[in-house]
Amino acid sequence: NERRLRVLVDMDGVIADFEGGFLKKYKEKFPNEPFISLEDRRGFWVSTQYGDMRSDLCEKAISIWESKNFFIDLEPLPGGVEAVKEMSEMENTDVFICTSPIKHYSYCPYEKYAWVEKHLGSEFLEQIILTRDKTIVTGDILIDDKPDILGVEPNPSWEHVLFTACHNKHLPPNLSQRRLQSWADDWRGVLQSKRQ
Ligand code: BVP
Repeated sequence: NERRLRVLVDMDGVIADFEGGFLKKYKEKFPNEPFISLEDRRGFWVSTQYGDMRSDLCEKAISIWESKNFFIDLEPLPGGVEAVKEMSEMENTDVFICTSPIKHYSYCPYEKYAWVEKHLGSEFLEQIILTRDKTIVTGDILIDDKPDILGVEPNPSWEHVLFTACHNKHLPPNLSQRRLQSWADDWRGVLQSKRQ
């Protein structure tokens, strides 16, 4: 079997704990402002939900992930680093980390590379794809916690497997979208199902 499987793995919310890292630093910087617990998170955009609570909290939220050391300090999500390493060692399998940097580029792109080197190892620096449009990247599977992944390509090659996160776990069941509840879920079976 010559066919190799190409797996695209998102970073924030899938292998790096963006939501937990955000809430911790937001509370430290704004101890007297209201916050949204992870249980109460709804919708992909943190800034939108904070802005809906009180309009000035949108920019306060944004200031957190625009700060130096936000992205490098994110903790790995349980099992994510181990899963990415294991799938990269599977036969006929290519794994890429496919992540969208924020447009405030002072720290985020650099720190994403540093995070991958720190947690996955320098060999994974070869596997990083930084793009604001994942639809133009070809692959068999994209494991991502964002429910709607849109861009210029109307028919992306990958199947989007939705990775469960605090902000998407209450969404109504979508029969056309498979989910991984966590890295303890059957990701090996998902990969196997895409092999010829
Ligand atoms: O770099 C991350 C954080 C940022 O968007 C990117 C999402 O990348 P993917 O997970 O899709 O690869 N981000 C930005 C905002 C608000 C900006 Br204004 C947000 O609320 N949540 C969020 O993740």
